[in-house]
Amino acid sequence: MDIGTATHSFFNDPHCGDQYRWWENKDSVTLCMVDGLGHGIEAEKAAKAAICCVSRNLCEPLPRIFEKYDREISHTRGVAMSIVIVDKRNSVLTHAGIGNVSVAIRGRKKINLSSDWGIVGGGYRKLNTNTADLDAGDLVLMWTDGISERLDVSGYDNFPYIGTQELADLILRDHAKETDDATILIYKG
Ligand SMILES: [Mn+2]
Repeated sequence: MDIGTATHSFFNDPHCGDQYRWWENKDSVTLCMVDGLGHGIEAEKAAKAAICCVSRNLCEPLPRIFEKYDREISHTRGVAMSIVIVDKRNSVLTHAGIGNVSVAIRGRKKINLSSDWGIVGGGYRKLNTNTADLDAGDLVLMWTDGISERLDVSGYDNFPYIGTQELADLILRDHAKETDDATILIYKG
């Protein structure tokens, strides 16, 4: 599997409120990006609790997973979270998100997938699920708000050809804000 990640914590704090993980089986890949509110140790605790919740509920449909988390991590300060499930057989991606973790597909097409308003662990009103086709070689990018929502990777002329890790490192170097934890994950389909 081809995934690149880059992360930088606010003030080089050893604790980072941005956490991510992925899981793969023969049919699908699940990608998860979480931003614990604020930064530092409490944000990290909230984000790690969310990742832990996801890993225990991978078989559940996305809306159910978010409902469970919302209850299970209500003792924490809460998180923004996006989950992407790539169906490898049908080349389709499903996404759901609460709060400002951005998700985009870049390749032959350019799609930004929108998240719903709220805080996981602090309540939200509705959760939409998005689906999109994924062509071979398409990139799926997920990033926290320590990098601008309007991140434009077309500035990297050769972005379809350089490695996902190299691209993640370049984006973090060029676009990370100094005022928050910043993380990007890039999956190549
Ligand atoms: Mn943040």
